[in-house]
Amino acid sequence: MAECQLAVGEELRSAKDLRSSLLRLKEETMSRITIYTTRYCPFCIRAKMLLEHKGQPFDEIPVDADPVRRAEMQTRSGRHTVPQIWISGHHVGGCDELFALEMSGRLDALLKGDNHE
Ligand SMILES: N[C@@H](CCC(=O)N[C@@H](CS)C(=O)NCC(=O)O)C(=O)O
Repeated sequence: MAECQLAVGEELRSAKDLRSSLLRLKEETMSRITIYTTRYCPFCIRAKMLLEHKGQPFDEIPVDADPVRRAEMQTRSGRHTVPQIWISGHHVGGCDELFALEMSGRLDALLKGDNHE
């Protein structure tokens, strides 16, 4: 019985891992920019405004009421604050880091697909 529970638990875990990997792959191939947000977060609003201002479409993942996607964000980024932003699979970080990239002139290069850090 215990062995059976263990096997089922492992299967569930690997199904969860697989789902998570597929989601990540989809985000990185279909949408170049992924941003995890919450609704009333001023940093999220600022980050989205910058991307909108630059005419960059993004895939927004609201995590206010979605503990699974919030946990996914934390696992992927190692951080617990929103926003968390990825550009072409590269983890930018939060709003401050996005603006720092913009101020240094490196955001446009990253958006063009150049990622030589
Ligand atoms: N320096 C971060 C600040 C982000 C931040 O503090 N976000 C708040 C929401 S507006 C947050 O996630 N707070 C939750 C927490 O600190 O656990 C950035 O620029 O993204």
